[in-house]
Amino acid sequence: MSDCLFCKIVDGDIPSKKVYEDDEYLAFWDIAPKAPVHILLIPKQHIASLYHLDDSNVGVVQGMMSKAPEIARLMKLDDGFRAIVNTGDGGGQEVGHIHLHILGDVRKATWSGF
Ligand code: IU
Repeated sequence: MSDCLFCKIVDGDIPSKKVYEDDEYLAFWDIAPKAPVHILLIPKQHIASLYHLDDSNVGVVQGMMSKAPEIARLMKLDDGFRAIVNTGDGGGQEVGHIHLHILGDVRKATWSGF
């Protein structure tokens, strides 16, 4: 997926502020944080959106969800966090590579939509 921004981040062609990486997942700071902590957690495998789940890739997304508390602990979000998956144009998705927004301290969020 050479035209995918997040695939380019996975490949290291575009820099990111990484907070976590393993063979299957990457977590990095959102370039325009909407809250004091705003991390994007992505699978390295290109999946366009939650709408594109099927039997072949559902495990990847389940794995992404199960990583969320690990990222939250890493970011010291022990009092809680908000997890969002925007899906498609109608869901406000801007980057066509599935990602989980992990937001902390949301009462200080800069966008009420989050
Ligand atoms: P969305 O759910 O697709 O709307 O979220 C995309 C996010 O990706 C959004 O919060 C952007 O600030 C963020 N982002 C980024 O971190 N780095 C980039 O180069 C671009 C967008 I373009």
